[in-house]
Amino acid sequence: MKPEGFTQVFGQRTLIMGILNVTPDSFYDAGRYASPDLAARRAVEMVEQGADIIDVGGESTRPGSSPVDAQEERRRVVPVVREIARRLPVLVSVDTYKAGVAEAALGEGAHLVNDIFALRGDPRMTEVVSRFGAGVVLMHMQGTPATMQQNPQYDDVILEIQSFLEDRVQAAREGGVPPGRIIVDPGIGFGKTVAHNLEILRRLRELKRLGQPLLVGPSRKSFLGALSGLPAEERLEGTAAALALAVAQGADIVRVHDVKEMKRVAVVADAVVRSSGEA
Ligand code: HH2
Repeated sequence: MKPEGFTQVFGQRTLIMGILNVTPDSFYDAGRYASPDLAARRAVEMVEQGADIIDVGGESTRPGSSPVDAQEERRRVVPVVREIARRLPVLVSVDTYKAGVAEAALGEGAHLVNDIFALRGDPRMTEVVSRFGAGVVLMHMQGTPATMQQNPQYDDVILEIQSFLEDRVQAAREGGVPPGRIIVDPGIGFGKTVAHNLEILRRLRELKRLGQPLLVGPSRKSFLGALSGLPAEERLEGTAAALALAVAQGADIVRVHDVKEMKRVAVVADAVVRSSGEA
């Protein structure tokens, strides 16, 4: 399939990115979509529930996780991207930091690379994103998934994230990715304590200074468990609270497991935050 590139209008409403992990070990949805057909069916369901983007991931990056090799990740991800692109007109993103995986997924019709290493994980990634006219999510992370939660430290978490993302946006632009295709993400849970995650949500709006669309991914993450004492299966309401507050602070895209419920939350939050005030 010919690459279509990535174009999207931001700011009119919150876009919903539905998570589709085709992994045996993700912290919440591990092993649920064991075949490309099951995964594609979940994608259809998420689109019916209001997803604007489907984010396909083949490697868990939960705290303490180890990398999988590129061949295995491609084997997990590529048939799923192909099936979704064949069945649905939805935007597809691939959650990877490996250029070979991104290249194969973009070649099968993905539009966007969601890179938790913000183009630092593979020297070929910027060229691949640029060549396909793809969009890219540049996420902040302190450390690597294997070690990031050992002792995260910041003087000012928001200023450090802002400065990191500024540099990464610049690097992407210099590598041939135009600003209209760049999304930034503070990386909730990636080298952050509970207090850091809360401060990110409280001060998210400051990252709008970067002038790029803002993606946030609080869905069912462990800071919600630390606050409520509840396991990942019981964090729907906590996710809803974080999501509504993120929308109030200017989030453009929210990355969620529970599309049906979070679309409903986003519709109400959008009506409060984005309406003109006319009755
Ligand atoms: N969070 C996860 C994975 N990818 N990408 C972006 N841009 N932002 C995030 O916050 C983010 C992400 C972790 O969540 P999940 O995919 O549900 O878990 P796992 O890594 O265990 O597969």
